[in-house]
Amino acid sequence: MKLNLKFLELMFMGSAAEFDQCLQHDMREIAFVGASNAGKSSAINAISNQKKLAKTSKTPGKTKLFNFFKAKLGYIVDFPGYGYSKVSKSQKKDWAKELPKYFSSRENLIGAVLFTDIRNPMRELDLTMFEMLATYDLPTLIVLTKTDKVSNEEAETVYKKINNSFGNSLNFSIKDNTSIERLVKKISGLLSS
Ligand SMILES: Nc1nc2c(ncn2[C@@H]2O[C@H](COP(=O)(O)OP(=O)(O)OP(=O)(O)O)[C@@H](O)[C@H]2O)c(=O)[nH]1
Ligand SMILES: [Mg+2]
Repeated sequence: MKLNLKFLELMFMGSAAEFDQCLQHDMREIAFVGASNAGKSSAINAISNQKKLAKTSKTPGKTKLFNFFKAKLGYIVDFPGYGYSKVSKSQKKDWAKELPKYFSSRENLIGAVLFTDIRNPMRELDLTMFEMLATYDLPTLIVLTKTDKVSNEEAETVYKKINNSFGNSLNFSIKDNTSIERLVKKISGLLSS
């Protein structure tokens, strides 16, 4: 079967360990947030059809910096995942400071995509993040990841529940081209809106 998928042409533009070092640009920007291991970096690779653009890992806590990816229409920032116990205390403290700073001061940030594993979605730290984004008036799309790990019925049930409670949600799997295309469209729409 010939697939005619459209991907986002993403380019890695650099990293920053803290807010003050973040890349300055004047395009729109979307933050990819979520727990460690939720699948943020994998999603970046999937929507750009590149295997190693963003580093992914079975070991949670792989993304330790803000990583900037440029698309034609704007930027995606891959955030460090939260909830990984082995991250050092000082690093946790730094992030607790850097994240609100980012959300409050980053002028070209127009919204966020919150990635959460469909097998255990919207856990405590996800709720904290969701509320923090709302505090800063940042519209948030919830992406339920790894739908290939559950049955279609379960994916549909969880999706309905999450969408009813939080609004604006999508099911997603790096193994499901339809879902990749849907996310590409959504992000293109957000960056050009
Ligand atoms: N089966 C399946 N596995 C996935 C999917 N998305 C991600 N994974 C796996 O989940 C693990 C974590 O993925 P990452 O993309 O590194 O997660 P992350 O959210 O970037 O994690 P941090 O960088 O620690 O914040 C990897 O082993 C991926 O291969 C998916 O849709 N389906
Ligand atoms: Mg990552």
